[in-house]
Amino acid sequence: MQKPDLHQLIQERLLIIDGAMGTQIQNMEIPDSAWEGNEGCNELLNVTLPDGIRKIHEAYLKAGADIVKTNTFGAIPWVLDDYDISERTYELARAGAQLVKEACDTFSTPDKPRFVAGDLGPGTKLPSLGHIKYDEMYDGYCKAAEGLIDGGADLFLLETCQDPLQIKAALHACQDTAEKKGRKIPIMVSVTIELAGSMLIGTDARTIAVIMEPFDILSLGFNCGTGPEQVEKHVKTLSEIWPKPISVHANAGLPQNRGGFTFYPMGPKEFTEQQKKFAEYNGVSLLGGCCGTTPQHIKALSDALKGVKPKPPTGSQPKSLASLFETRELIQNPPPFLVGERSNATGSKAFRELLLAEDYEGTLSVAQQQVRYGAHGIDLSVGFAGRDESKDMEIIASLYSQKITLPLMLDSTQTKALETGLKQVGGKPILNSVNLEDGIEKFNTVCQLAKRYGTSLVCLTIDEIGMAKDKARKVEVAERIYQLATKEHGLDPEDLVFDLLTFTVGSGEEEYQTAAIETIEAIREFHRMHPEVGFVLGISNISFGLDKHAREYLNSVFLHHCVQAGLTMAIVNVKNTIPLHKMSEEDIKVCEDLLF
Ligand code: THG
Repeated sequence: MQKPDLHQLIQERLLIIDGAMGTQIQNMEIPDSAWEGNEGCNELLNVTLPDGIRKIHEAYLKAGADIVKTNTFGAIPWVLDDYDISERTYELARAGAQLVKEACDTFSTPDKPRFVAGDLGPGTKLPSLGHIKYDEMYDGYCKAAEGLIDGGADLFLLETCQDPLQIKAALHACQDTAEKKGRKIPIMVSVTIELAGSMLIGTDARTIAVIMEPFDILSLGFNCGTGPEQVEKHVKTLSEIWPKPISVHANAGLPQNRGGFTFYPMGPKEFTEQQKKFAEYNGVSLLGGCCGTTPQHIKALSDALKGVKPKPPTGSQPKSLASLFETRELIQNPPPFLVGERSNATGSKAFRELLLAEDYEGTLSVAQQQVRYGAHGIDLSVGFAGRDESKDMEIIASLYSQKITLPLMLDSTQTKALETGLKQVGGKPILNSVNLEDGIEKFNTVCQLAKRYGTSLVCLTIDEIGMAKDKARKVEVAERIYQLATKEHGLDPEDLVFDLLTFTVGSGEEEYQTAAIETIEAIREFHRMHPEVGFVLGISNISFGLDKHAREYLNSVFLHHCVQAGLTMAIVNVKNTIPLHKMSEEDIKVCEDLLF
């Protein structure tokens, strides 16, 4: 039977996800032989006790579940490693999907098709804390995803997610594996918000929505951790900001410890009363159960929601960047978004010396100082002659992700270093930068990185001819990049931040006398053409060659005029940026004379 498109179906009616697997297994009689000496490895039962697992699935199907999760939460190598059976990842994932598929095929009717959700958990390792590398997670999820697809999964459910970097590794693995098989398989992402109000790694609902927004996923939502009462405020937040469907499959209440056992206090009636309320929020389209829920809970929920049509998603929020911990809107009020320039191996002696001494922890202080001075993001540029840039990027991007609360701007001319950095960053960074200097191939590679990892992107107006120096060329190259990035690569124009280049007015060279004017007027023009894009400049370029103190003044006056013309972001030494109202009229006049 051809199943309808899920994207379509969840617009028509609210779909029911099944309930707990673990607690059902605990209530089952399991012969010792089924564990093969690996007691607690539930995934093994897909092979050793298939009838028992199938019965659980059938009970949920009878209860009315539209979407049934495979018993493969831990069918990933770094979990199966605990039992020394990681080589069985594919086998256990595939067997798990086959069991649900057989059960779904039996219960599916044209009016009520049933879907196999290939279930993937995070395991107990957090990549953002360095417990495991992105690449190892990606490879492991690929094996599991292949088993799930071969076993008949209709969609993927990444559930109980605790770290956005783990989600990215899993998403990439599921997408790539499906694509290899010529398939497009919807992916649901469900994160766990702890009692403290954030994911285990520290990411709250608003921040995970910013990080996930660029990704092509069916839904975002919540499961596990607490209970329906505690999750409601996060559902409300997500409903306001998330533009796509939302799922909630909560525990049967806040787990309690009763004499060493975990106890879930809510019966089917109370659970349903709570979960039902979520359907009132715009976008909530998938509801079900997590730990402690039983077929009775799912039956009550399914009965209560029969025929309910989900309210369409209406959430939105301003384009933002994110660290693991917080978000920063790309368009700041007042502008600009200040990117601290000091964590730069060629641009800061202090940072360079720490890097050369391999005092990586020490480089944190350079970033922390910029946080204190009011930066909104941190430019990270580790390239330095004679050093392995990718390796330095790997170490410092990971450290900054863990310890610095602001979003990162990963700054490199090497695509390898950029990708290495992206594999460390759980938040939503901005890449600095793409241009057409080295031809279309490298341009495409960087755009693909931005698309794949869901980042914003700085676009420099340099092409095969060279750097764009006058207004006409700046606008022309920017337009070409805009068209390629949005049309060929599907990047959201709001994620593009154009750097129309600044050259120094301090060299005395005639060619550069109008450098400030060309840049400012180009920004004004391109802003008029594309009001949705952002603009950035390395502000201090304008004053290279001049006296240090004069530079601070000139930079600040130049910044002011650029912002007036439409500049939204500035790479600066935040500490030395002087607000115009703190300058004398005479100083401002001298600077303006030089600029204009
Ligand atoms: N556009 C984009 N990205 C950029 C730039 C740009 N990234 C790098 C650079 N330009 C912005 N970053 C810096 C960092 C430091 C300095 C200037 C720009 C700087 N450094 C002191 C100097 O050279 O005099 C060194 C001081 C020290 O050693 O402490 O001014 O334009 N997209």
